Formats: sequence, structure tokens, C-alpha cells
Amino acid sequence: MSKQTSRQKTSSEDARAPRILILHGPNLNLLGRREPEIYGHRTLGDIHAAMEARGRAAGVQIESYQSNSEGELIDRVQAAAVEGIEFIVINPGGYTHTSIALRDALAGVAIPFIEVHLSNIHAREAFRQHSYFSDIAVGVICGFGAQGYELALDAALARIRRS
Ligand code: CA2
Repeated sequence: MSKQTSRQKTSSEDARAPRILILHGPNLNLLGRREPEIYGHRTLGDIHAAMEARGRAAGVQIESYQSNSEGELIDRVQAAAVEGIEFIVINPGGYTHTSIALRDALAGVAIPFIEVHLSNIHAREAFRQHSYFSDIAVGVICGFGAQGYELALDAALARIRRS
């Protein structure tokens, strides 16, 4: 399990600033260190830093959380509702194709979310082409590598501004 938050208090950490949670599922802690031909060279730390910088510029607070455990991801989603998180960006990793329980957690808290995949899951093995999340997501971004998180964050920010 890993959690990354800002070390320095910034204006984006204002108590009133909208909060966006970036959730990463199993094995994504290996990003940038294994299989770069599929998942790219950027590490989870690189992605967190880019998201935090974008969030700070937009006046929102970004929190990132990665876990290899289904139960911990579900607990984090449930906690997000209590904390008043406004939006979730999630790459459920391998749980995309297996986890009814994580889907139920997201449906249960009713926090809008965008599903992100680094790879184009529709151009891969048949078992990756079904997601338990897509039909309840605001939208799905896949195949753009780490840039997909930035695209998702921009879409989340636009939606928060509209609401
Ligand atoms: O393309 C994606 O983002 C995936 O969610 C990644 C999952 C995979 O099971 C999904 O089908 C698609 C796998 C994450 C594993 O991440 C690794 C990263 C580097 C090295 C090894 C695994």
C-alpha cells in the first residue's frame, strides 16, 4: 500500500478546495520499473507529481493512493465519501476485469469517477476487454499512457467547475 500527499501546505490544500482522489490498483506500484513497452517509463511518483502540480494550478487538492489489496481500495473509496471527496480518477488495474466488490463500493458512494487505463485494453487480450466499471463511470480514457491521468484530471476539473 502506498499513499502520497503533499509535503508542503499550498493554496490548493485550502480546506475549501475541492478534493480529487487518484486511485491506483494492483501492481501499478511497479510502473516505470517493469514492462515499459506496455506501460511506459513514468513511475507512480512521476504521475503523482504531475497531477499535484496540475491540481495546485487549478486550486484543487489532489490525493493519490495505491494498493495491491481489493479490500484496502474499497476502504479508501468508502472513506472518500466520509471525507467529502468530490471526484475520483481510478485505474483499477487487474481488478478492472474481476472486481464486482470495488464496483459496488464506487456505485455505493456515488462519487463521480473516470476510469483510466495506460494501455488500450480493447487492443489486448479478450479478458481485458470487459470492465466492471465502465458503465457506471462518467467516462473512460485508455491507451494514452500516463497522459491519460492528465486528460482525466482536466475532464474532472471541467466537471467540478460546471457543478
Ligand atoms: O492498462 C492499464 O492501465 C491496466 O489497468 C493495467 C493493469 C492491467 O491488468 C489492465 O488490464 C490494464 C496491470 C497493471 C500492472 O502494472 C504493471 C506495471 C508495470 C509492470 C508490471 C505491471
